[in-house]
Amino acid sequence: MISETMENAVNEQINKEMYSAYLYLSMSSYFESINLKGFANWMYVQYQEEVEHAMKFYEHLKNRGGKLKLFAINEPPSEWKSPLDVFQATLKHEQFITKSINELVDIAESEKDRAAYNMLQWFIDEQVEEEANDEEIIAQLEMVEESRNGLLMLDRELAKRGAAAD
Ligand code: OFO
Repeated sequence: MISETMENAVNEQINKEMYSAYLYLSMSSYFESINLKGFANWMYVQYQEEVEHAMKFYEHLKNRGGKLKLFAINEPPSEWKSPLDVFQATLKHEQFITKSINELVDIAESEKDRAAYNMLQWFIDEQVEEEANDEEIIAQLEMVEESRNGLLMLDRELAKRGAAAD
């Protein structure tokens, strides 16, 4: 049985994951609007992954006898200055999510909740990967700077990201 503290924290995390999904769907649509279809694809896959993250937390809650509480999802921004601006915002958001996952780990440790601790290990690894992906794309965008050709090459690269093969 999950504790009330952990149940509340997991419910709040589900809201954060759903906000992440909203944010990345909005970013995907922004890229569509500036005709960068590969970037739009990358962000759409990211949106799908965030819904899966929320569902992983929900499964955990369900399996441990917890109750789901869905909170209102904040409205994400819909405009950015450039692709670089989008990925800088993405990295900042993922750093916030990493902090939030670490706080869940702190609760699991203080409550000796080994089941939650185990489940959270997957998210710790996932956050390392997500921040690294964002940092890599930021570095590439900084290299490309104002070059339309470079941007289109990167767009072709990001078009290859598939739902199963992140
Ligand atoms: Fe982007 O990893 Fe979940 O939120």
